[in-house]
Amino acid sequence: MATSFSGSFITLEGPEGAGKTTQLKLLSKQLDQLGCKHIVTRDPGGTSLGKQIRRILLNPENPVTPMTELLLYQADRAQHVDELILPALKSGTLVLCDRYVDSTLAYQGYGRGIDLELINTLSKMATGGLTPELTILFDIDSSAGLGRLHPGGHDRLEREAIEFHHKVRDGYHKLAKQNPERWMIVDASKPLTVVQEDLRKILFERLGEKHKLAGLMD
Ligand code: Z5A
Repeated sequence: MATSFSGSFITLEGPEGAGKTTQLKLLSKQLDQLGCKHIVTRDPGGTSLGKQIRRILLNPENPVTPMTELLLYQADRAQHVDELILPALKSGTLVLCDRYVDSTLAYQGYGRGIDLELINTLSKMATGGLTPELTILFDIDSSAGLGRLHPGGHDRLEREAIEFHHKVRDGYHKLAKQNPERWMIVDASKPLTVVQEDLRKILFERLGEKHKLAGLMD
């Protein structure tokens, strides 16, 4: 299901420490100033139930098998889509989501080695096939991204071996290449203000008219 709602569904993806959260906060402030009806949400943890699932998933004390991990991300997402994302899109809202289905393909698929077709099937079940109209990859070398975070890694995923993180980044490149009309790539290793500018430009070009974002480039 492509987004044919009055709202727009945009996702941000990338390895750890790429700067998505930071950029979404800055962007949201600017969208508020422009009076653009939007929400910023994240996967996992965009709903009250999702926050509980997020805690389970990221707690380094929890031994989680790869299949359990996959199903928990999908359970979070099913709730997220039904409770928050779909109603927002139907009401004409611009939905900016920090991670979505492509994170599962990159981390559980390319990273952990779970069959990509199985992930696609489960993702369709969880989301009803809801696909973002634009996905922005915040691309950064995995070591550089992790270097921006706590030394040694803070949560369960961050503590994975560097080889895992390299596979995740390579996976993102493959996903972007397979679907160039949906993906845009931002060089997230650049200084914060440059990345901010690049992100604004992409949004302005793709959504400027629909969401009246002329002021985004001022
Ligand atoms: N995961 C999964 O495995 N499967 C799935 O299906 C989904 C997710 C949906 C979610 O945790 C974890 O779940 C994640 C993937 C996995 N893996 N881990 N760990 P999360 O939501 O906490 O993870 P995250 O999205 O990677 O958050 P993050 O590590 O905080 O990355 P970020 O949001 O992209 O970065 P940031 O917090 O904005 O910035 C990080 C630091 O860099 C911060 O100190 C900033 O001040 C700094 N920063 C930001 N931009 C710059 C620039 N341009 N230059 C220098 N420094 C910068």
